[in-house]
Amino acid sequence: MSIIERSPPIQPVQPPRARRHYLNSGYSVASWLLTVDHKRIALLYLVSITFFFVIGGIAATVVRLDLMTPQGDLVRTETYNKLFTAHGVIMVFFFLIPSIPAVLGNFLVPLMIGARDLAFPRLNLLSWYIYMLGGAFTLYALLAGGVDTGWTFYAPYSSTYSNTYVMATAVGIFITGFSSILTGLNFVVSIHKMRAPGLTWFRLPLFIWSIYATSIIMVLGTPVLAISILLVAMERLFGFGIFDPRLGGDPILFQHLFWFYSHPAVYIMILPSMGVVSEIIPCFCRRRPFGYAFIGFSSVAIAVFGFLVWGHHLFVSGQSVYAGLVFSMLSYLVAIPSAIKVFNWTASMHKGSISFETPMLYALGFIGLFTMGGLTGLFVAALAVDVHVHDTYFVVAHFHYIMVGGAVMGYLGGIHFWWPKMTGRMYPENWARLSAILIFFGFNLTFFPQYILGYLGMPRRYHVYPPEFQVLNVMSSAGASILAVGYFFPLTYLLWSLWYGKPTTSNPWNATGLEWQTPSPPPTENFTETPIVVDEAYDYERFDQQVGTGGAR
Ligand code: HEM
Ligand SMILES: [Cu+2]
Repeated sequence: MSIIERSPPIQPVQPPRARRHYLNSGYSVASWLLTVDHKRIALLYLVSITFFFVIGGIAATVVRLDLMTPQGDLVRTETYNKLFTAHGVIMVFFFLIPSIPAVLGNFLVPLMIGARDLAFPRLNLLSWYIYMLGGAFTLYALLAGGVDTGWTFYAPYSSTYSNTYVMATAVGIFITGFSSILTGLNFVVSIHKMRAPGLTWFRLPLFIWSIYATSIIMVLGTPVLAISILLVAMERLFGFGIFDPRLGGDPILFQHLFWFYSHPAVYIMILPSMGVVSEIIPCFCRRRPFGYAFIGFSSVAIAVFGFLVWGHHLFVSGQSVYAGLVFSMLSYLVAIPSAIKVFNWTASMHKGSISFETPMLYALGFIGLFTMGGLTGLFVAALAVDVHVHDTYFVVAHFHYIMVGGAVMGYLGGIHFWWPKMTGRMYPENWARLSAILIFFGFNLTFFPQYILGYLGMPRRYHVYPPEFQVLNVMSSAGASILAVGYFFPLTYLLWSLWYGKPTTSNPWNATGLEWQTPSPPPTENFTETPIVVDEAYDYERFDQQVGTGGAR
C-alpha cells in the first residue's frame, strides 16, 4: 500500500515511548546495590531510614503505652530503660540525622546545581554501606539485649557500670558517623566545584545553602562524637581513667565532649528542614522569598553559633556559674538567625497568593511547631529557669517540638514536594492532606501536655509517677496513637502511588529551579545538556508571566 504524502504525516497518537530514566535503567538487585547514581542511592537511604523510623516508632509506642498508668504496668523497669534508649538512639542517629541530607540531599543537590552526579559517586555509595553496617551493629545490640544508658551515654555509667550492650551500640554509632562525615564532604566539594555555568552563590536555591551549612557541621562536629565514643570504649574495655572519678577521670569531661557534637547535631537535624521550607513557601505563594540573602546567611550563622552553646546542657552539672552564664547568653545568639528565618518566611507569604497543597500544609505546620519549640528553647536556655525544668518532660516536649514538629514536618513536606520528581507519579492529594492534618493535631496532643507535665515536675526517663500526673499522660498517649495513624498513611499511599499514582509532568508545581527542568523521573545523567543559569532564584513573578503568555521555559 502506498500513500503519497505532500506534508509530513501527522504523528499518530502513540502509546508514550518508554523513556529511559534512572528507575528503569536496570531492575536487578545488583543494579541497585552497586549503583553509583546519586538518585538511586537516595532511594536506598529512603528505604533504610524508613525501616529505622518504624523501629524507633514502635519503641516510642511501647514507652507511651507503659506511661498510661502511674505504676507502669506494661514492661519491667529495665525494659523501659532499654526502650527509651533504643528509641532515642535510633531516631537521632539512624533516622533524623540522615533523613533530609541523605535522602533529599542526595537526590537533589546534583539536580539543583545542574550537575550530573555528586563529586564522588563511589564514596557516596560507600557512605550508604557504612551507614548500614553501623545500623547492623546497633540492631544487633538491641536484639541481643539492649542498652539502658539513654542515647546520651553519660559516663561513668556507660563506661563503667552499665552491664548492657553499650559497646556494640557505640561501635554502631561510631561507624555511622563516618557515613555522615563522608556525605558532608561530598556535598561541600560538589557545591563548590560542580555548579552549572551562571549558578553563582547568590543564585543557589536556599535548600543548597542549608545543606552546605549542615555539611560543615557534619564534617567538623562528627569527629568529636567519634572521639568521645572511642574514649568511652577505652575506659570500658581497658579501664583507662578518663571519665570515672574513681579512676582519676572527670565525668563532666564526657558531657562537654558529647554536647560539643550533639548540640550542633540538632542543627544537622533542623537546618535541612528549614531549607525545604524555604523551597516550598516561594512556590506555593508564587513569590521570591523575602530576604533571600538573609535566609541563606542565617543558615551559616546557625551552623557557626551552634558550636558555641553546648554548655547549656551542663547548667546543673556543677560547671562554674560563670561558664553557665556565658553559655546561657551565647544560647540566645542562635535565636537571632532562627527568628530572622521565621520572620522572612512569614513576610514572604504576606500578599502572596497562597495555595494549600500538602507540601504547603507541612511548611505551615513546620513554622508553627518550630516557633513553639524555639520559644521554649529560650526558657531552657535561661540558666535559672532550666534549673527548674532540667530533665523534666518540659525538655522532652521542647526537643520533640524542634525535632519532630520541626525536622520531621519539613522532611515529610519535602518528600511530598519532590515525590513527583523522584517517581514520576503524583501522590493522592486528599489522603495526603488528611494525614498532614492528623499529624499536626496528633503531634500537639502528644507533646503539648508534656510541657505542663514537666513544668509541674514530672521527671523524664522515669517509669513510675505520682497518680496526679496520669490525666496528662493519658492525653499524651492518646495523641501518640493519632500521630502513629497519621504517620502510617503516607507509608501506604506513597507506596500505592508508585503503581497507581497519576503520571506527572516534569514540573507539576510550576516551580523554578533546575531540578524541575528535567523530566520526572530524571534520566540517569540528570540533564541531556548542561543547563546554563541566567535567572535569579525563585523569580516566580516573571515565571508566571511567561507561563501565562505561553512561554514556559
Ligand atoms: C511518634 C512520635 C514519638 C513519640 C510518641 C515519642 C515519645 C517519646 C518518649 C515517651 C520519650 C521518653 C522521654 C523520656 O523518658 O526521656 C522519648 C524520648 C526521646 N525521643 Fe521521642 N517520640 C516520638 C518521636 C521521636 C522522633 C521522631 C525523634 C527524633 C527524630 C525522637 C527523639 C527522641 C529522643 C532523642 C528522646 C530521648 C531519649 C532519651 O531520653 O534517652 N522522638 N520520645
Ligand atoms: Cu543544645
